[in-house]
Amino acid sequence: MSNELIFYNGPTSPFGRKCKIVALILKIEHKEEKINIYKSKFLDEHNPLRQVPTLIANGKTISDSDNICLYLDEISSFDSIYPKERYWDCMTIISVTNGIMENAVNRYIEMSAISEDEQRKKAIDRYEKKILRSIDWIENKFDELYSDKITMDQIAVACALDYTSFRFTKDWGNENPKLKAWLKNISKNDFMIDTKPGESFKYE
Ligand SMILES: N[C@@H](CCC(=O)N[C@@H](CS)C(=O)NCC(=O)O)C(=O)O
Repeated sequence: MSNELIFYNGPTSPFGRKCKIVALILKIEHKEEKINIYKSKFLDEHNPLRQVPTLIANGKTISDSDNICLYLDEISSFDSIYPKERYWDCMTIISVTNGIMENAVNRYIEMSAISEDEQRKKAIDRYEKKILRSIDWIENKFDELYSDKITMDQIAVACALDYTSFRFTKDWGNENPKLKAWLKNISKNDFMIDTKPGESFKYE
Protein backbone atom coordinates (compact mmCIF):
# COMPACT_ATOMS: atom_id res chain seq x y z
CA MET A 1 0.00 0.00 0.00
CA SER A 2 1.42 3.35 -1.01
CA ASN A 3 1.46 6.11 1.56
CA GLU A 4 0.45 9.07 -0.50
CA LEU A 5 -2.44 11.17 -1.69
CA ILE A 6 -2.86 11.57 -5.43
CA PHE A 7 -5.38 14.25 -6.18
CA TYR A 8 -6.81 14.25 -9.70
CA ASN A 9 -8.13 17.68 -10.50
CA GLY A 10 -9.15 19.63 -13.57
CA PRO A 11 -8.00 23.09 -14.65
CA THR A 12 -11.34 24.81 -14.04
CA SER A 13 -13.43 22.47 -11.86
CA PRO A 14 -15.10 24.38 -9.00
CA PHE A 15 -15.55 21.06 -7.17
CA GLY A 16 -11.83 20.36 -7.50
CA ARG A 17 -10.98 23.88 -6.41
CA LYS A 18 -12.99 23.40 -3.22
CA CYS A 19 -10.93 20.30 -2.32
CA LYS A 20 -7.63 21.90 -3.28
CA ILE A 21 -8.38 24.88 -1.02
CA VAL A 22 -9.17 22.53 1.87
CA ALA A 23 -5.87 20.69 1.31
CA LEU A 24 -4.00 24.01 1.29
CA ILE A 25 -5.71 25.39 4.40
CA LEU A 26 -5.27 22.17 6.35
CA LYS A 27 -1.72 21.76 5.01
CA ILE A 28 -2.30 18.25 3.75
CA GLU A 29 0.58 17.01 1.67
CA HIS A 30 -0.62 15.68 -1.67
CA LYS A 31 0.35 15.27 -5.28
CA GLU A 32 -2.03 17.14 -7.57
CA GLU A 33 -2.44 16.08 -11.19
CA LYS A 34 -4.48 18.30 -13.45
CA ILE A 35 -5.90 15.96 -16.05
CA ASN A 36 -7.95 16.21 -19.22
CA ILE A 37 -10.98 14.27 -18.01
CA TYR A 38 -12.09 13.54 -21.57
CA LYS A 39 -8.85 11.70 -22.27
CA SER A 40 -8.34 10.01 -18.89
CA LYS A 41 -9.64 6.49 -19.38
CA PHE A 42 -7.29 5.32 -16.63
CA LEU A 43 -9.60 7.02 -14.11
CA ASP A 44 -12.58 4.75 -14.95
CA GLU A 45 -11.09 1.97 -12.85
CA HIS A 46 -11.11 4.26 -9.79
CA ASN A 47 -14.21 6.33 -10.52
CA PRO A 48 -16.67 4.93 -13.09
CA LEU A 49 -18.22 8.40 -13.45
CA ARG A 50 -14.80 9.57 -14.66
CA GLN A 51 -14.99 12.87 -12.85
CA VAL A 52 -12.63 15.26 -11.18
CA PRO A 53 -12.00 15.66 -8.35
CA THR A 54 -10.99 12.09 -7.48
CA LEU A 55 -8.57 11.33 -4.67
CA ILE A 56 -6.50 8.17 -4.37
CA ALA A 57 -5.62 8.01 -0.69
CA ASN A 58 -3.12 5.32 0.17
CA GLY A 59 -4.45 3.24 -2.71
CA LYS A 60 -8.12 3.80 -1.80
CA THR A 61 -10.37 5.84 -4.09
CA ILE A 62 -12.37 8.67 -2.60
CA SER A 63 -14.74 10.23 -5.09
CA ASP A 64 -16.99 13.28 -4.89
CA SER A 65 -15.73 16.60 -3.62
CA ASP A 66 -17.73 16.46 -0.40
CA ASN A 67 -16.27 13.09 0.57
CA ILE A 68 -12.78 14.31 -0.29
CA CYS A 69 -13.19 17.43 1.87
CA LEU A 70 -14.53 15.36 4.78
CA TYR A 71 -11.62 12.94 4.42
CA LEU A 72 -9.02 15.73 4.35
CA ASP A 73 -10.65 17.27 7.43
CA GLU A 74 -10.55 13.91 9.21
CA ILE A 75 -6.84 13.27 8.59
CA SER A 76 -5.85 16.85 9.40
CA SER A 77 -4.18 17.72 12.69
CA PHE A 78 -5.88 21.13 12.74
CA ASP A 79 -9.31 21.95 14.18
CA SER A 80 -12.18 20.79 11.99
CA ILE A 81 -13.44 23.27 9.41
CA TYR A 82 -16.97 21.84 9.90
CA PRO A 83 -18.47 23.90 12.76
CA LYS A 84 -20.11 21.55 15.30
CA GLU A 85 -22.61 24.13 16.53
CA ARG A 86 -24.13 24.64 13.09
CA TYR A 87 -23.14 21.42 11.35
CA TRP A 88 -26.37 20.76 9.39
CA ASP A 89 -26.79 24.38 8.37
CA CYS A 90 -23.22 24.26 7.08
CA MET A 91 -23.90 21.00 5.18
CA THR A 92 -27.06 22.48 3.64
CA ILE A 93 -25.20 25.56 2.43
CA ILE A 94 -22.58 23.25 0.90
CA SER A 95 -25.33 21.30 -0.91
CA VAL A 96 -26.77 24.52 -2.30
CA THR A 97 -23.32 25.57 -3.54
CA ASN A 98 -22.99 22.16 -5.23
CA GLY A 99 -26.23 22.97 -7.03
CA ILE A 100 -24.87 26.34 -8.14
CA MET A 101 -21.74 24.66 -9.50
CA GLU A 102 -23.68 21.85 -11.25
CA ASN A 103 -26.05 24.29 -12.90
CA ALA A 104 -23.20 26.57 -13.93
CA VAL A 105 -21.22 23.63 -15.37
CA ASN A 106 -24.29 22.33 -17.26
CA ARG A 107 -25.10 25.79 -18.54
CA TYR A 108 -21.55 26.24 -19.78
CA ILE A 109 -21.57 22.86 -21.54
CA GLU A 110 -24.93 23.62 -23.17
CA MET A 111 -23.68 27.00 -24.40
CA SER A 112 -20.13 26.10 -25.41
CA ALA A 113 -20.33 22.53 -26.69
CA ILE A 114 -23.67 22.55 -28.50
CA SER A 115 -24.33 24.47 -31.71
CA GLU A 116 -26.53 27.50 -31.14
CA ASP A 117 -29.54 26.14 -33.04
CA GLU A 118 -29.50 22.96 -30.94
CA GLN A 119 -29.14 24.67 -27.57
CA ARG A 120 -32.10 24.29 -25.24
CA LYS A 121 -33.06 27.82 -24.25
CA LYS A 122 -35.48 26.61 -21.59
CA ALA A 123 -32.80 24.50 -19.94
CA ILE A 124 -30.35 27.42 -19.96
CA ASP A 125 -32.99 29.67 -18.43
CA ARG A 126 -33.67 27.07 -15.74
CA TYR A 127 -29.94 26.72 -14.90
CA GLU A 128 -29.62 30.50 -14.61
CA LYS A 129 -32.68 30.89 -12.39
CA LYS A 130 -31.47 28.18 -10.01
CA ILE A 131 -28.01 29.74 -9.76
CA LEU A 132 -29.31 33.26 -9.07
CA ARG A 133 -32.02 32.08 -6.67
CA SER A 134 -29.45 30.07 -4.71
CA ILE A 135 -27.08 33.03 -4.45
CA ASP A 136 -29.94 35.22 -3.14
CA TRP A 137 -30.74 32.47 -0.62
CA ILE A 138 -27.15 32.42 0.63
CA GLU A 139 -27.11 36.24 0.86
CA ASN A 140 -30.11 35.99 3.19
CA LYS A 141 -28.12 33.60 5.38
CA PHE A 142 -24.99 35.73 5.31
CA ASP A 143 -24.92 36.48 9.03
CA GLU A 144 -25.06 32.77 9.73
CA LEU A 145 -22.32 31.98 7.20
CA TYR A 146 -19.95 34.73 8.23
CA SER A 147 -17.28 34.12 10.88
CA ASP A 148 -13.64 35.13 11.23
CA LYS A 149 -12.65 31.48 11.24
CA ILE A 150 -12.77 29.90 7.81
CA THR A 151 -15.37 27.14 7.55
CA MET A 152 -16.19 24.52 4.92
CA ASP A 153 -19.35 26.27 3.79
CA GLN A 154 -17.43 29.54 3.31
CA ILE A 155 -14.94 27.72 1.06
CA ALA A 156 -17.78 26.18 -0.94
CA VAL A 157 -19.59 29.52 -1.27
CA ALA A 158 -16.40 31.28 -2.44
CA CYS A 159 -15.82 28.61 -5.12
CA ALA A 160 -19.45 28.69 -6.29
CA LEU A 161 -19.58 32.50 -6.53
CA ASP A 162 -16.25 32.77 -8.31
CA TYR A 163 -17.25 30.04 -10.75
CA THR A 164 -20.53 31.87 -11.44
CA SER A 165 -18.56 35.02 -12.23
CA PHE A 166 -16.10 33.01 -14.38
CA ARG A 167 -18.64 31.10 -16.47
CA PHE A 168 -21.90 33.02 -16.28
CA THR A 169 -22.12 36.53 -14.88
CA LYS A 170 -20.77 38.89 -12.25
CA ASP A 171 -24.18 40.58 -12.06
CA TRP A 172 -25.21 38.39 -9.10
CA GLY A 173 -23.20 40.91 -7.02
CA ASN A 174 -25.64 43.76 -7.81
CA GLU A 175 -28.42 42.22 -5.72
CA ASN A 176 -26.14 40.59 -3.15
CA PRO A 177 -23.85 43.27 -1.68
CA LYS A 178 -22.82 41.32 1.42
CA LEU A 179 -21.61 38.33 -0.59
CA LYS A 180 -19.98 40.59 -3.17
CA ALA A 181 -17.92 42.42 -0.53
CA TRP A 182 -17.12 39.20 1.31
CA LEU A 183 -15.93 37.43 -1.88
CA LYS A 184 -13.70 40.39 -2.73
CA ASN A 185 -12.10 40.12 0.67
CA ILE A 186 -11.67 36.34 0.87
CA SER A 187 -10.26 36.36 -2.68
CA LYS A 188 -7.15 38.15 -1.38
CA ASN A 189 -6.03 34.95 0.33
CA ASP A 190 -3.31 32.86 -1.31
CA PHE A 191 -5.59 29.82 -1.28
CA MET A 192 -7.95 31.68 -3.62
CA ILE A 193 -5.25 33.32 -5.75
CA ASP A 194 -3.30 30.07 -6.20
CA THR A 195 -6.38 28.11 -7.27
CA LYS A 196 -7.87 30.46 -9.85
CA PRO A 197 -9.34 28.62 -12.84
CA GLY A 198 -6.96 28.01 -15.72
CA GLU A 199 -7.53 27.02 -19.34
CA SER A 200 -10.26 24.42 -19.83
CA PHE A 201 -9.98 21.34 -22.05
CA LYS A 202 -12.35 21.01 -24.97
CA TYR A 203 -15.59 19.18 -24.09
CA GLU A 204 -15.66 15.77 -25.82
N1 LIG B 1 -20.57 15.58 -7.49
C1 LIG B 1 -19.25 15.70 -8.04
C2 LIG B 1 -19.28 16.54 -9.30
C3 LIG B 1 -17.94 16.59 -10.00
C4 LIG B 1 -18.05 17.11 -11.42
O1 LIG B 1 -19.12 17.43 -11.93
N2 LIG B 1 -16.90 17.21 -12.10
C5 LIG B 1 -16.86 17.65 -13.47
C6 LIG B 1 -15.85 18.76 -13.65
S1 LIG B 1 -16.39 20.24 -12.90
C7 LIG B 1 -16.41 16.51 -14.34
O2 LIG B 1 -15.52 15.77 -13.98
N3 LIG B 1 -17.02 16.38 -15.52
C8 LIG B 1 -16.66 15.40 -16.48
C9 LIG B 1 -17.79 14.46 -16.75
O3 LIG B 1 -18.71 14.38 -15.92
O4 LIG B 1 -17.72 13.81 -17.79
C10 LIG B 1 -18.32 16.29 -6.98
O5 LIG B 1 -18.81 16.97 -6.08
O6 LIG B 1 -17.11 16.01 -7.03
